[in-house]
Amino acid sequence: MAYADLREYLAALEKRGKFHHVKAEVDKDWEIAAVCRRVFQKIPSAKRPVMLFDRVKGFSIPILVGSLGASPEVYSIALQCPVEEIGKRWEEAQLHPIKPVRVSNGPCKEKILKGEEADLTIFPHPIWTVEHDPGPYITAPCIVSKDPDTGITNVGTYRLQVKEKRKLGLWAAEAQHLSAHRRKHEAKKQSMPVAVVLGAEPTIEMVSVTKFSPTIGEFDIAGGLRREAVPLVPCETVPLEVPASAEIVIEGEIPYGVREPEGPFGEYTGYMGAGGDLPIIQVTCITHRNRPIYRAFFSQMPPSESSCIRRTGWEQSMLKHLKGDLGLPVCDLHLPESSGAAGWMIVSIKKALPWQVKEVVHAAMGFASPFGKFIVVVDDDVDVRDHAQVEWAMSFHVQPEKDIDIVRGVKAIGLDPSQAPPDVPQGHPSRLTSSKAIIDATRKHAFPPLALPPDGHLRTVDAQWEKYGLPPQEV
Ligand SMILES: Cc1cc2nc3c(=O)[nH]c(=O)nc-3n(C[C@H](O)[C@H](O)[C@H](O)COP(=O)(O)O)c2cc1C
Ligand SMILES: [Mn+2]
Repeated sequence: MAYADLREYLAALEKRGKFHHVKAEVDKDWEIAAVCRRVFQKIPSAKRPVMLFDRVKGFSIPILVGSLGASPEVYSIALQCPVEEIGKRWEEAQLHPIKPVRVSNGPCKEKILKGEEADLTIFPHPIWTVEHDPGPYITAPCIVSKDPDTGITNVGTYRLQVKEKRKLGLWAAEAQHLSAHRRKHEAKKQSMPVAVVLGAEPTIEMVSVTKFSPTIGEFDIAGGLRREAVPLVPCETVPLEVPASAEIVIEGEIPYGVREPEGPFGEYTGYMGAGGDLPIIQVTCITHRNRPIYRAFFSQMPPSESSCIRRTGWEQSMLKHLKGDLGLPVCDLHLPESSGAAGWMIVSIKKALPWQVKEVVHAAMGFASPFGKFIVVVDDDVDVRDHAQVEWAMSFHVQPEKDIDIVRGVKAIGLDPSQAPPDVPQGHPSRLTSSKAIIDATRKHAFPPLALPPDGHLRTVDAQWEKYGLPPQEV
C-alpha cells in the first residue's frame, strides 16, 4: 500500500530507525543550517537520520529535513523497496504512469486562510546561508502549474525567497517547465496561476526535482512510483489541483511582467548563486493541515539532500529517455553528487559501432542540455558509479588529442560560478552559453588481456577464503 501522506511515511522511517526528533530548541535563522551541514559532513550516509526539529524558537510548527534524501536508504524507504531496486521502480513508474484521482476535500484544507488572513510569516522559513542569503527561503516547494496550450500539469522545485506576508521571489531557470508555461502566459499578457505544495507524500517530491518529457503529467509519474493514484483536491483561488494530503499549500499567481530583485542564494554548486530581476508570486490563499509540518530540502555544498534526490531521479529519467525512448545501447548513467549531480555525467554503453558514442552524447545533451559539463563515455564493463574504475578507463582508454572533444555554444548550467563573477545577474548573456568536454573513454581498438588472475583461480580462492586467515572480503 502506498503511504497515504507524509505522516504515514515518517512513521515508517521511525520504525526503520531512520527518524530523529531534535528536541532541543533551535533557531531557524542560523542553527538549522549549521546542524544540517554537520549531519551531512560528519555522519556517514548509512547512519544519517531524517530530522524533525520539534522546537523552533518563536514558532509552534516543526521543521522536517532529509525525509527524502538523507541517504539512498531513506529514499528507498520512500519507494518501499531495497536500494538496489530504486532504478527498477523508477523504470516501472515511467513505463506505467497512473493518472491522479480527483477528490472533493482533504486534510490540506483543515485551515483555509484567504486574502488578508494569508500570511507566509506564520511558517518557520529558515535562513540557509547565513550572512549571504538576503533572507529566509522556501527550499522544498513542489510548484504546480499548467501548460496553457496542452493543459498538462507540471510539478517543479524552484527556490522561493520569502519577501513579504504575501509575496515570494522565484528563480526558475529558463529551461525549466514552469518558465516555459510563464513565457506562454506572458505572450498573451496574462498572469499565471501557481500552487506551491509543501510536505506532500514523498513521490511528489521525487517527480518535482526531476525532468521528464513535458508531454506527461508529473502526478501520473508520482502515481506510478507509489503504484496508486495520487488524490488531488481543487485549489481555493486558482484553477489548479494539489495533493489532498499535503501539509501546506500556498496558492497564488505570477503577475504579468513584474520583475523584482531576487537572491543571491547559497546554491547546490557549493557557492552563492547569482540572483537578478526575477518574477514574483503574489499569494492569494494559504491552506494547511492542523499542526502542520514545515518541510525543507537541505542543499548548498554537495553532498546534500539536494544532490541525493536530483541524482537519483535524473539518472533514471535520462536512462528511460536514452534506452527506452531512443533505443540507444546505454547500460548505465551516473551524475556524481560531488558535481552537484550536474557538472559531470558518466555513461556506459555496449558499443557495437564507433559512432554510437557521439549518438549517445548528443541525445543526452538534447534531453538535459546544461547537465554534464564533462561527459565521459565508458564501455559496459566499467561501473559508472565506481570512480576508481572510471578514472582507470580515462587513464588508459583515452588519447586526449583524439578522444576529447570540446563542444561550444551549448546551454550553460545557470548557477555555474565559473561562468561569470558574482555581480553579473541571472539572465546576462555571459551566464547563458557554455561549452562541454566530451571524453570518449571507450576502447577504440583491440586491447591486450587484462592483467588479472584467471576467473577460475579467483573463484577457488573465494571458496576457501577462511584457510588464509585474512579478514572477510567486504566489497
Ligand atoms: C533543493 C532543490 C532546489 C532547486 N532549486 C531550483 C531553482 O531554484 N531553480 C531551478 O530552476 N531549478 C531548481 N532545482 C532543479 C529543479 O527542481 C529540477 O530541474 C526539476 O526538473 C524542475 O522541474 P521541471 O523539469 O518540471 O521544470 C532545484 C532542485 C532541488 C532538489
Ligand atoms: Mn516537468
